[in-house]
Amino acid sequence: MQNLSEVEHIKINSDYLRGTLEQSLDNQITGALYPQDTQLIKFHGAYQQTDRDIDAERKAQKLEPLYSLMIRIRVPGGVATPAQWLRMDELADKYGNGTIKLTTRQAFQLHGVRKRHLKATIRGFNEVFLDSIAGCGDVNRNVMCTPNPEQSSVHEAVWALSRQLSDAFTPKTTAYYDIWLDGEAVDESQPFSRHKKDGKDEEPIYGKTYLPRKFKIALAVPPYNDTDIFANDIGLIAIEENGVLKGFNVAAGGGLGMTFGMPETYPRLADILGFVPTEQVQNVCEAIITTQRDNGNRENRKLSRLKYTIDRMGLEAFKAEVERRAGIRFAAPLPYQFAHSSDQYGWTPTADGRFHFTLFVEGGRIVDTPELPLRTALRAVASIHDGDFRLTGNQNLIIGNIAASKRLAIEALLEKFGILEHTFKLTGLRQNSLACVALNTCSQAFAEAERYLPSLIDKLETLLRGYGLENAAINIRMTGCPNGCARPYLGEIGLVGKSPGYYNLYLGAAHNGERLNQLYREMLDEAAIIRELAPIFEDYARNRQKGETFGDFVLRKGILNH
Ligand code: SRM
Ligand code: SF4
Repeated sequence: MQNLSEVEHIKINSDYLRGTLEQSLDNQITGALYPQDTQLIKFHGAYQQTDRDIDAERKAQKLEPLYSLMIRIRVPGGVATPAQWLRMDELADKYGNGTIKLTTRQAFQLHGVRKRHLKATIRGFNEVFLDSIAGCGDVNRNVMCTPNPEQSSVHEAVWALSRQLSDAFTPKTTAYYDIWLDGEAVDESQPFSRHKKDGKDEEPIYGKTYLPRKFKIALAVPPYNDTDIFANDIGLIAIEENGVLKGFNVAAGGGLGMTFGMPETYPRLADILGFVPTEQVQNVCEAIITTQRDNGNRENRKLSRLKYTIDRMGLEAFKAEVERRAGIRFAAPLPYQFAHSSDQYGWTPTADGRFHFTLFVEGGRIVDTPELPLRTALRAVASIHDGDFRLTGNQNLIIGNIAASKRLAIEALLEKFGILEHTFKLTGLRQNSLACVALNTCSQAFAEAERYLPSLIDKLETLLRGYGLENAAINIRMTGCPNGCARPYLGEIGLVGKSPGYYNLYLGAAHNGERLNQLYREMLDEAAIIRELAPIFEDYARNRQKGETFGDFVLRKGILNH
């Protein structure tokens, strides 16, 4: 019998995720929620945070921290409409901190929402058919799908499957309706459909205690691994034959989080279990989810992800259990090849005469700066665009399905606001950079990431230009702590915050997301990072083989052993 963690008790006693959330919202004495509700609110897509830049100052003034909420709004498969974009833009000003954050899992985040505005914010995006249920919490999160610009029937089918999986594994509790929408959804198409049996809530897949921990699914269409499928609890690799989708290689057990000083925690890539035809995928995913539901560690949340369940059960025993539950046998995996995990910038024509434009969004933050009025530009685009907006797993944005008749007008807007120049003048390093949010909102951050990486890249670019490497596509990923939100262990250069201004440096990941990097040096400040990387860049410039990626070069040269 497991000695259940505190969060398990909160879930059991929550009446399907209600807890005392309504009382917490009504309590006007504090900007905070009751402690148990700070756990439950995650299942509704929000995190209670403080402004860490001013925590000390407020404490000195004997004030409570400046509490606010971050809300994560799901965009299954990453595709949003112009109306949804405009609504996020409006809510960011009205209730948020004036920015929209595009996450590494193709979702929107609003930061800085006060408790008293939370309901109005959720109602605001609900009106345009967006929701935040299962944005966070011990359930399946936003399902990722390659937003690849090359329009084809295979991509369409894979995207449709990502929506299907998202709907199937969205919690069925009616708590979200009751608390935020006063019991009403805009219409029946909303995924969190009413699911009451004899007037009572039920969760057919999750049960009362949901999953032991967060759960993530991503789909990719080779040769693009832009959703980093091996970092997910379930990764689905589309296999096509002669332009027709045949099915998927199913991988399980990926996850990147670890804790410093706890060697029993580690980043792990998913293992491929085998191939299944498309019509079996949902069934197999459900079997994996319920195997984790019934076997995952509910005592120690540091050890409860699926990756640890698989390592404890043994891969073969886990696979046999999934086959038994799903009533199938995996076939041997079919051949596939991933080229890279990055985005392709600029214009791409579609087979049906439309266009996509992929632009770089530094740190995924949609904000106006004096140099680049990105938010204003995208608002202007959204107001004339009748295609879609695709969020990528690399925190970037595709203005998708631009009608041929609209291309000139949209191009003129991108030109006017400097977006074209910005996209095309970037170095390969910056184009392949990812940084997590970190300070000032993330409670876990030991060091800066999103606010610091751009200036570090400025300095690294000077070095790279000196070696003629300005166009080299090198992945660099930075996080403010070892949790791994910008997937730093899959960066050819990974920087993981250890304390303010100091980072561990990891090197040697595969450019296509199929191999983790390794720890190279610890506790480096900026000068030391530059000092360590300079000779490796120089060596790479002089001695790389044709087409050799930076991660492969580092391994071939044995640099990790120095
Ligand atoms: Fe994450 C926790 C932000 C993708 C692993 N993550 C957090 C929290 C909620 C901090 C907290 O627990 O209080 C961060 C909120 C910061 C803020 O102010 O917004 C946070 N994670 C993010 C985002 C916004 C980073 C970004 O800059 O884009 C990403 C949101 C994705 C989404 O839309 O759902 C984000 N997080 C990831 C990823 C990448 C991925 O999924 O592809 C990972 C690594 C993969 C994985 O899950 O293993 C990731 N986040 C974590 C972990 C470590 C989990 C673990 O197994 O150890 C935590 C901490 C936790 O769960 O206890 C965490
Ligand atoms: Fe916060 Fe750490 Fe995730 Fe960065 S990696 S957003 S610092 S939890």
